[in-house]
Amino acid sequence: AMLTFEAKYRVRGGTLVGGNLFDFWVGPFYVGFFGLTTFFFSLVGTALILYGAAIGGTWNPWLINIAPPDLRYGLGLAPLREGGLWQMITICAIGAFVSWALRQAEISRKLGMGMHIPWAYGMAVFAYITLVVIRPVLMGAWGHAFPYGIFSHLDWVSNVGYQYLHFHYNPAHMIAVTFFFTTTLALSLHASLVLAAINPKKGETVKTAEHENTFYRDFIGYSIGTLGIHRLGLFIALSAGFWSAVCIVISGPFWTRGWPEWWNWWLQLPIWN
Ligand code: UQ2
Repeated sequence: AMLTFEAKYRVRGGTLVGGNLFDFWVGPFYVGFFGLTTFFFSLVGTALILYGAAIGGTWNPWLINIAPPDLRYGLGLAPLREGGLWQMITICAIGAFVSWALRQAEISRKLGMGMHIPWAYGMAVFAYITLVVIRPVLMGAWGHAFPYGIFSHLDWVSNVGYQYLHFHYNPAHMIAVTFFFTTTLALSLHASLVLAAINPKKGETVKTAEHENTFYRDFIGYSIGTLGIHRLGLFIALSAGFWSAVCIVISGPFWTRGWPEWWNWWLQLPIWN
């Protein structure tokens, strides 16, 4: 069923590909060219994952594992059972993720909105592509990508971390982690402030932005504002994803030794002499 206001916003146009051809809805869902490509890639990718699980020797959801090709295959294609499945699944995943972002862009255009949503989602897609394409290509083998499996991808993260002795010394990792924690801090400040304003004592009226501003001015002498907190939140959340991608892409292509050793430039500064 359509909500009363929806009919008004279900307007033609804004498509990037296909003109009016795919410009329709199925139930509550906008379809569009990229709705179809998302559906196609998701279906094929999921089928390939199920096939990989079926020939993988276990249906234990924790242990199912679809691994990338061995390093000796370099950047070439591998046989299905030796990483080829992983390669096809990766193509489907990227196809589905990029289609999804472009469908967001079409809907944003249709509604006359900015492109903030596709760019925000795109940052997560960029971080994934950094892991499974950019870094493996820079290092010369698909085998440097991570395996698809719950425990297996955790093992990969642990192993790759130990290859650099102590990943927490990676400066870009430090920046990423700091942004992740700051994002949770900002969102909890924001959510608690909004809920506090709209949940007054029984009999009192709901409070507004004036009260929200006043709380923070009284409390720390500064309020970033109702628009500002959302700009800040988007910036720090995107930064978390961005620096995550940076921290892994520099590990190997740029720095091959332990991350603790990277800090020697600091210990060797001439000011210590
Ligand atoms: C604010 C404001 C909001 C908010 C929040 C603040 C009225 C409803 C949370 C306060 C936020 C500040 C001072 C920035 C904190 C900075 C970091 C890096 C966590 O002023 O305007 O709108 O939700």
